[in-house]
Amino acid sequence: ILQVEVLRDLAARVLSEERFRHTLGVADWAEQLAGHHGLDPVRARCAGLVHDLAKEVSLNNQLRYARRWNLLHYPEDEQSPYVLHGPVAAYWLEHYYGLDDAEVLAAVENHTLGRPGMGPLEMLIYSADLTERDRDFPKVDILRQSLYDNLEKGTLACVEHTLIYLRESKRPIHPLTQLTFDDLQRRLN
Ligand code: DGI
Ligand code: FE
Ligand code: FE
Ligand code: FE
Repeated sequence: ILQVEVLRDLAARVLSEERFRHTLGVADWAEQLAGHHGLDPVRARCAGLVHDLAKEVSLNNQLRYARRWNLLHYPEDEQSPYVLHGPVAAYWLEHYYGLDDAEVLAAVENHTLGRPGMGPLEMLIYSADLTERDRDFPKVDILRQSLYDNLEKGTLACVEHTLIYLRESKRPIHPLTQLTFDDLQRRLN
């Protein structure tokens, strides 16, 4: 069973004040979008609350955990280890905190890169993470409206925004980010 209060306390205990604030922003926005789109608001809130649980672990230790638990699937995972905190958090939650909701675990695991074939809750957390109330960049209001209108189209717009941002800042694009974009585009046509 999912207990919102337990997961909230866990996040408050593990995270810095600033990261916890972001976490509440994602939880509130994901819950609101879930209600609007006929998805389970409790699952959405729970996933939002714990999505960044491993974010403040040092990158070296994230890599160590990822090696130990076989969470490395691409060479890029080791080149950009900050993409590992989702899979590491999902592993923790499943194996150390007894969280057994597969949809919530998948949403946590894939919140940074997405994956081809994402389910509604995975799309919701990926997108709410980028567009929660504390995020501030030129296109954020357009993305919020787009997510409200249509979750799949809105998520596609969020992934596209990430791709453009990475290209502009000359950072390597992870294969999963490109695969996620291609998959959503195919599904929408
Ligand atoms: O943990 P958060 O900061 O709340 O957000 P997040 O888990 O979505 O992580 C965001 C970071 O991940 C951001 O700096 C962009 C980066 N990222 C997302 N997709 C890719 C990526 N970085 C690289 N190098 N390649 C990607 O495809
Ligand atoms: Fe994150
Ligand atoms: Fe994200
Ligand atoms: Fe986040």
